[in-house]
Amino acid sequence: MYTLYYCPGTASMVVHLALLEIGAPYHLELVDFERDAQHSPEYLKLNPGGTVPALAIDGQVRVESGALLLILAERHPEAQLIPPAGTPERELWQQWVVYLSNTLMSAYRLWFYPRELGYDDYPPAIRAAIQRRIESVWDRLEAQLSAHGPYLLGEQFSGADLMLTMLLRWSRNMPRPATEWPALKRLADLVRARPSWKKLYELEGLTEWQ
Ligand SMILES: N[C@@H](CCC(=O)N[C@@H](CS)C(=O)NCC(=O)O)C(=O)O
Repeated sequence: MYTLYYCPGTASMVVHLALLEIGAPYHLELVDFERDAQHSPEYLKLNPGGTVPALAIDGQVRVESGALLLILAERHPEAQLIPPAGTPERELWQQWVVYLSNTLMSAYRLWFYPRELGYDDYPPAIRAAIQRRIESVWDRLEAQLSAHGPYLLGEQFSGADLMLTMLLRWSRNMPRPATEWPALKRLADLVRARPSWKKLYELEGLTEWQ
């Protein structure tokens, strides 16, 4: 049995989407950011990092969205969220999930949490530099997907596309949303048409960027 500690629209989305794609039973626990519940003593015992997602798997708590996607995909191979081990497609999957986690998620962390660097809001030059860093990822992925898309693994949808689409969504209020890159928009449209995406919107009460 799985318990997902989540907050709507945040990094827990990819894990929630994976659970919906898999169709395994799970329980949702809201970590209410409005009440700063991610920093409550009870939650910090589960995830000392004070972030979502966290996933309890038969009572053992694991964290880090990319790792949780991998764990779920490996535990449920029938859902085909990850290619079989030992194949070139599997290597490509690992490459992109680590890239997204390492490059894009860390840049987003800077974008959305200026206080971690001691600012209430960034001076324009710093904000512009972080924006450039995020957009350089869109440029790189656009080149990949326009040549070898529509998905990160080519013709084959996988869990890596769930992660990417969550991250594309986060750009919706940025000066240049990721959907201005045509191949990124195409991938987003494909993933947004999936039943798991629609179900997640219903369950998490999301409205924007349907
Ligand atoms: N590297 C972590 C990042 C998780 C993360 O930054 N989550 C954000 C939401 S998108 C969070 O919990 N923010 C609350 C906070 O930092 O107070 C992961 O991929 O799971």
